[in-house]
Amino acid sequence: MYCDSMGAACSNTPFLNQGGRLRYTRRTEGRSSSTGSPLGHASGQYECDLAEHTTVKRGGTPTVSSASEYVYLSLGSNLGDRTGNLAAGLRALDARDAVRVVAVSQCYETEPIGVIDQPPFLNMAAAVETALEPLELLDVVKAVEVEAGRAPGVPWGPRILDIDIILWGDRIVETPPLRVPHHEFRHRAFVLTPLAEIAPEIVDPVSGRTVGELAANPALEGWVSNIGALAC
Ligand code: PH2
Ligand code: MG
Ligand code: MG
Repeated sequence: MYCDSMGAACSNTPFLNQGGRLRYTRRTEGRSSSTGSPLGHASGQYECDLAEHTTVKRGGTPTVSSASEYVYLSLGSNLGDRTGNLAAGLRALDARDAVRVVAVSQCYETEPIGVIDQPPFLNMAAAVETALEPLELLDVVKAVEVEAGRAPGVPWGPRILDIDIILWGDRIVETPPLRVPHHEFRHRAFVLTPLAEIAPEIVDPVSGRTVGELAANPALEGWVSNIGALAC
């Protein structure tokens, strides 16, 4: 089992970073596919040390004050070292002075939606606090995608790292190039399943439904397979 091989760093609960700073340790031991892990492909990839997240304090960073203003992000990768790409994205976001990652979901392997002839994705959700305005945060996530190695590609096609802004408190943003809530998230299992772990009660200001309700829709598109709270 995957969790057995992860030892103390493995958890079935989403990580809540309460005032902590994201830290990563680099695994030296690879996981082989014979363990049954869908991630048994690489050695030396970054792993979250979940225990450290809750104990390492970070002070003085300006952030928004209210949980209702948390920004919820969807992260995905289906090229290269997928877990490493997600980890690098979270680390780069949290490293920005005006952004703090406060929660991350477990990781899911997911069926490609849109362009189906491409490798399966790893997806996860994160909540961040930020002092930035929406278009400023969009600039940051685009820069983080490029830092992780993302190159221009076809819409809905393979990518090293994709970070989408899904919900931002009860704000509605219709400012090209940004739409919040994300215009397609209500039908996507790869967004809603991880998001429902960390924010089931958050209300989509457009439909008036909670994330938990949206995630429970049996007609959601695409399979999702939980692979645990790991290299996130
Ligand atoms: N992202 C897309 C298109 N299709 N499918 C899955 N499973 N996961 C994604 O993150 C994803 C997708 C466009 O950004
Ligand atoms: Mg996307
Ligand atoms: Mg995107």
